[in-house]
Amino acid sequence: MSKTILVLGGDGFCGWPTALRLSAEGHRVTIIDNLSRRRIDAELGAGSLTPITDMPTRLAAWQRVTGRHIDFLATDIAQDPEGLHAAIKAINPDTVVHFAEQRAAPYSMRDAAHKRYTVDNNIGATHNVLAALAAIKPDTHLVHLGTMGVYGYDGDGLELPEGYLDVTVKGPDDKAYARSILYPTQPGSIYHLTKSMDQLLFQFYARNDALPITDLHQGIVWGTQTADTRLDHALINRFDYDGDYGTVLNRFLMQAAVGHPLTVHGTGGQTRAFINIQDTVRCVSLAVANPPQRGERVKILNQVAETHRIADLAALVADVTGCEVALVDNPRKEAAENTLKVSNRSFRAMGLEPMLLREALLDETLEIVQRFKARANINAVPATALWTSENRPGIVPAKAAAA
Ligand code: NAD
Ligand code: USQ
Repeated sequence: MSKTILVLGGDGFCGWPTALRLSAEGHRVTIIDNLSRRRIDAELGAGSLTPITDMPTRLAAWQRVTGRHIDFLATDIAQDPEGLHAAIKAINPDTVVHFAEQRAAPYSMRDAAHKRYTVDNNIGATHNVLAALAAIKPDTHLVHLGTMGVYGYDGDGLELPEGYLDVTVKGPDDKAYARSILYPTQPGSIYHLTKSMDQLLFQFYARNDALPITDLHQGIVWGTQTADTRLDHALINRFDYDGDYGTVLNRFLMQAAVGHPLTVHGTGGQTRAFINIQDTVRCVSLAVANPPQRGERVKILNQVAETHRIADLAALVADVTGCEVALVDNPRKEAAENTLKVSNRSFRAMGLEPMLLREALLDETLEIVQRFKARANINAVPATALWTSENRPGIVPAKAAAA
């Protein structure tokens, strides 16, 4: 069934190929984006490695190649709630897909100003969307891109469920009471904290206004292109490699291409969940097609394909490319080692057979980074955002000062 879909953050790495897929599937798509990522590219001196075109050029290319039209509104959904309200009223969407948040953990940890921006932007954006939908069209299905990182990385060997934890508590009458609670969050950065806070906003609006909401707890996305972004050079997707926005596997592949030793933080014993961008797009399409009923609790789905240790990923990339691996001081505050088991039963039940990482799949991204490596700013490769004052040179750690 063809739907009217609003894609918030549709100029970004995940949002752009998703908007194209939804349009290719026959939905009527409007993108809203304030183009803040392009401004942050300028701030960091590290744009996309791939030469992404501006929004009018992208959309004209899509129309030329496919005959399909996508509308675009340049609105800041955190700062301009009236603009968002008017857009939702005019477009009357069946579905809103919400990618529009500041999504880099290192960027969110740079300093107080970047922490404030991330909280203000992400919480403001999410709450403005919810408040507008509740006021105008509460039967709209909201699909939000959340993160695996809200669960934390305790590594105690238990499989992470999809959003909720079934617990039994002993009442004052000594009877056992069963409850299903939101999985306790353990965010590791201010960015991940905003995704934890988003969950409470969703829980409230699902209960109070019966908004149908799907929250996708996505792992680290890697890769670049999808079948749709490959159709024309002007449709190419963005590729981040810098120390703030570059995600680990894409960074390693780019580092290998430019002859930079792979920057493994600490021992590389961190285990994380991964998904290829082509499956991100498939998952969002499946989520759009399978909304919860009004009045149901928030539907939380883990959007992951597999888990890997960072050191193993570095070894794989080094094996394929012959590059060096460097163990660098970890700028983050995170467990040096953890295990991770994640359920992705819901998407599998909907028919997803995720692509698993293997050498052949790296080839596509290696080809992209080889083709565009001359565009890289090598100075932007090291991760410089430090998580705590203890990591900062010249600052005496609290423990040492007290000794
Ligand atoms: P991105 O930075 O490439 O895209 C985000 C887009 O949202 C940008 O185009 C930006 O301009 C826009 N935006 C931000 N704030 C806005 C605002 N106030 N108003 C309007 N537009 C705004 O990020 P991405 O990698 O495409 O991630 C999209 C979503 O998916 C994020 O919410 C992120 O948390 C989530 N996610 C991403 C990954 C990943 O590995 N990339 C993994 C898990 C979850
Ligand atoms: N890492 C390295 N070397 C690097 C970069 C990262 O060892 O050069 C390590 C990090 O220390 C961390 C792991 O790799 O242990 C993952 O880092 P990342 O930057 O790839 O991922 P992260 O900061 O967690 O954030 C990314 C996206 C974010 C999304 C999240 C999904 O930027 O939007 O929410 O992945 S998840 O990690 O599952 O929470």
